[in-house]
Amino acid sequence: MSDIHQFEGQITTIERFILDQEKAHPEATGALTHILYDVAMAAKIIASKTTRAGLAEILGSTGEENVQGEVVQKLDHFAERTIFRLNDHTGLLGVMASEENDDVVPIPQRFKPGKYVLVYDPLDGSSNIDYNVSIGTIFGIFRRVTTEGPGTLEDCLQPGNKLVAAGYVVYGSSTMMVYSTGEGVHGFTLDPSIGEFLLSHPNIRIPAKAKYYSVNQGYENYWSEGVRRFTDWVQGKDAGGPGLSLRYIGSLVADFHRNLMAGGIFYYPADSKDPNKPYGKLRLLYEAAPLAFLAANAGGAASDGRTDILDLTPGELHERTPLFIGSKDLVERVEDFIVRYDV
Ligand code: P6P
Repeated sequence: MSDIHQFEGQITTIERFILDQEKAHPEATGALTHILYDVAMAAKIIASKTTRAGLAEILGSTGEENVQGEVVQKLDHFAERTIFRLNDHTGLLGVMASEENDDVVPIPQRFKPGKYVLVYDPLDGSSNIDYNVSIGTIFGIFRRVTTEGPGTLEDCLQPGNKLVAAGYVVYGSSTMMVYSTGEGVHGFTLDPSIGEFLLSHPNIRIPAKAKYYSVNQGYENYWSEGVRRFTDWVQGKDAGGPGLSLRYIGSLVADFHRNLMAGGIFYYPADSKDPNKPYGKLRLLYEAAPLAFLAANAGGAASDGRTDILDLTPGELHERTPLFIGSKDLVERVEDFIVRYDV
């Protein structure tokens, strides 16, 4: 009689996986483990709303505008409050920074500040909510640089190469949380019937052979010469180019996730069309840097066109950056085009 369990895979919850990773570090206090637990919990709560956004009262906007000048969707606000309320009282964070808040998000004085910093975009791509397109949460975790009292802006304005952990949640056909603490990139799929993220994609590596390129070609006329020539090359117009397929959702987390899993490059270059986007649309601290940390840990790369994203120190919380991220050979190739053709 064969063992009926012999063909069943192991069941590993994200909590068990995080704890097992902590055990490999005897010096660990468990603080980072608990922050990751809290982010996973926030993801479960946000996911419970995103699956019903089309039905519930949560659909639509609050009518307010955020620091980006973007109309705040109710789900944005819900996501922002959920992440804050799970993390403000734990004594693990000294300060937070969010895409939805002009300044740093202080830890309320009644709670003891901790030694870590959480930066996050609570719900990226939220303009897609009303069209049932995948959206996402992006987060990064730093150690504080200040040693006492409340955390400060200085604690937030750190380069991606100082991240101790980063990840994203993609709310799509299923909800996945993908994170890294610098020891591989691991994906967990939410089983809503039990409310658990289960290990589904251990040790994600960007495939050596790329399949896609992802860019909004509607802005092509406003790109630099180097970016335009790279795009011609990558789509095969130029001899020797790979002739990749174009896939573009217009939701950073979903576009990044596809290139991480299938191989390819996502890019949002600077464009001359919008005076607000001389350095591109995406933000360095809580979008580009956390995704660059993941790309690097999955064998990929991320650049602003000339410099590794991980080496860029933000001058202010909502600083924007051009972003080229995904398969390392493609990122290096676009840098070559930019160096060669852009002054
Ligand atoms: P565009 C969504 O609003 C977002 O911030 C990212 O998620 C996405 O990658 C980008 O903007 C899409 O911008 O200009 O192509 O619509």
